[in-house]
Amino acid sequence: MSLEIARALYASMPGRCSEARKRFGRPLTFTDKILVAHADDFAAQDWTRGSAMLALRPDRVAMQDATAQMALLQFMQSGRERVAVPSTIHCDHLIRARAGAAEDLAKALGENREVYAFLSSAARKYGIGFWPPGAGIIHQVVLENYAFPGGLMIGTDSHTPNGGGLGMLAVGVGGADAGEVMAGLAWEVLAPKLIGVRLSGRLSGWASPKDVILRLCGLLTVKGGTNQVLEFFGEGAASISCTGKATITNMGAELGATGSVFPFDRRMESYLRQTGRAGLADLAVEHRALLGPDPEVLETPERFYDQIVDLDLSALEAQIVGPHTPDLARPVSRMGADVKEHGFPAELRAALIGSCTNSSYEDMSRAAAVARQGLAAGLKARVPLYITPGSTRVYDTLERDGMLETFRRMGATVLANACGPCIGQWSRADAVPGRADSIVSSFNRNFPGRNDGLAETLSFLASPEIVTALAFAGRLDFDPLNGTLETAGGTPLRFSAPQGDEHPARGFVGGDGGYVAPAATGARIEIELAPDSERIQLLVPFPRWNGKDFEGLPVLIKTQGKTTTDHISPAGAWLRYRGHLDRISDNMFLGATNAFASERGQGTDVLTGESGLGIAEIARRYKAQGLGSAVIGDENYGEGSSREHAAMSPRHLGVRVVIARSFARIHETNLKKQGILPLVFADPADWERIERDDRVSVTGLAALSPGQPVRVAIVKPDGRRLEFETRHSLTARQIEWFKAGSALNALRHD
Ligand code: MIC
Ligand code: SF4
Repeated sequence: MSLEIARALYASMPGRCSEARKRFGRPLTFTDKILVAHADDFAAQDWTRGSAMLALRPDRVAMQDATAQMALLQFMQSGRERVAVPSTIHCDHLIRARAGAAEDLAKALGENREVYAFLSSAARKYGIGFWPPGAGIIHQVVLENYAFPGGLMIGTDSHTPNGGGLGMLAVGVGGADAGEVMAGLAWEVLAPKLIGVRLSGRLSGWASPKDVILRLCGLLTVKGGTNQVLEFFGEGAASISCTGKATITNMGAELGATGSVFPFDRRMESYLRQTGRAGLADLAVEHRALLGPDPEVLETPERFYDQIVDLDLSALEAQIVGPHTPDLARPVSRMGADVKEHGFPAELRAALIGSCTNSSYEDMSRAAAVARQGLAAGLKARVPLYITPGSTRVYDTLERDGMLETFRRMGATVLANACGPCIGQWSRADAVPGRADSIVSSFNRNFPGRNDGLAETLSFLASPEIVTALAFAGRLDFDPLNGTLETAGGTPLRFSAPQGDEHPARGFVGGDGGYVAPAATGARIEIELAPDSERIQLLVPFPRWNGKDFEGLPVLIKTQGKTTTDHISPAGAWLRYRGHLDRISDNMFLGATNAFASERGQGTDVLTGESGLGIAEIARRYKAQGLGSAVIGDENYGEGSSREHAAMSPRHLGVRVVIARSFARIHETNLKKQGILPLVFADPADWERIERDDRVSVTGLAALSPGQPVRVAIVKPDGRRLEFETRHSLTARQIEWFKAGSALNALRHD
């Protein structure tokens, strides 16, 4: 489906790359090549890494159902009749994970009828490809059908970088970005710095692609990739399959990276052929010099990447990370000691395999290889085990090859090809609020409350094969590499390292899951949207800035510690209202720790002194009084998901400014797009000085300009006034968004 796009791109790339070599006076990395080849205006563009704002023309847009609703509602405000770039919608987030694939899917079709009708009618009208519920998880479907080496794509989901496994620079964005690109505008992103990740050696034994990225999470931390692209190279890269590479690039999102990308190689070529894209494979082979760094870059990479990270795959051990954050990494053999030291409950309550990061044929075949060993020794899973294949193609092929049956014999429930428990569409039967239970999954996120809705649950992440072995043991402290399990036959079982299949020996089977191609014209198609829908609400433009400084704003919440978008706008049951801004706003900050309250998600109405109220309720009260409010945030505020609800709800409920110690990239952009001012404490210690009953003023707004600090004043209840400096990263154009009330308003006033 991307052949023609790739052909045109590869034809124009050589000329553009030589222009760039001349202008930069150096050879090009692979990321440089992709960026310059997609420049909106190469000559006029400033290319300074880390400071320039790039205007780019992506080849594609992908949206998943939970974020597509807002993206489309915003696109609709542009008044365009057709999308300007090839785009797709994937229905994967709204399917519950309860009884198993068939039943859950049937239920989802009923439960989400309104949302699917809206999305599919909008897709037909505007010329967007539509992947219905059950067809697969967005990133797996994109990898199988749309990703291509050298391409640039944006997706309304933070794990869009999964496409980097096939050499595509694929970037997660908020719905407003997607709406604008579909409306024909260039896409803006801060020119990323480049981390070169040099892979040496080769994976062997239990070590898998998952362990490469888990180890990198441990090394670089959840903010180590902010505004950077991870570009992989080195002999080790070629030892990793295409879907394995996608696992690695997918979880670059956990580092906060803008994107992650591997150069084109034989493993990508064979994946393209296996997935029915021989023409694209031939084309990429023919143009392979364009689809990786220049040879001089590989000779002295230190000169061309801003940072180099070395990883010896031969020495890599299988990892397990968690709880609560993906950067708490340790080798699996150390887990037992950590369980003792930290008092983590050793008994596991559930094991889960799948999610967009680990649901490929190879992943499942390695897990099945472990499953077969356990079954042969007469064992079954000791804990509930859930399997979510990534796509119809993977599901049908696993079924044909007997692997799903292997998992079922082990005791597993096979769920629909969807996000399922990864996004909290799961209800863990034995969960008890207040009790900290351990669970393990092959997913990519383990933020509190994410999977089973309980913030207490300790969620750990590992490769699918390690998760399978732990499911047999039923214990977190079992070491699959060195430990043994008792069997009925009396001979203890020691697992041997699993061998998987990169591709199915008999090829893939399975269709496209009911994909609906865009209609030739949408002129006569009506969008299905009931005026009284409780699921979808048309957007009303946010008010323009009134030209005045912010004076005396109450502090709505001061978040302490990790504040992910899951804390700001939880998913799970709330996914239901992703198309209805007013309703979903009731979830605002439900998961966040307020420095001024003992309970998560609660605070004090400083006007009445009433405590123990939900943050959304307090915000609604302030709004009703015509008052705005300020949010104070901690480090890496807004980490995680691309969901712009984490910016739109605060905006809708009157938040004017977020002052944080630092921001995660996608969320900071989302705030700007929705007209909230994101400010960063110049001195992070000033965070400490803000107290519950303080009032916040932000002055000099009329003179707001790029690169200039902004003064913030705090007035204490006793009248004392403190002032401090903050910084912002708004460009001149983004300041216009702020003044217009949102990026979309600015677009309409252009
Ligand atoms: C996630 O993994 O957190 C999600 C759910 O896929 C989100 C998108 C969303 O919130 O809808 C993401 O990663 O961007
Ligand atoms: Fe879906 Fe989970 Fe992947 Fe997000 S991380 S796209 S919720 S499978």
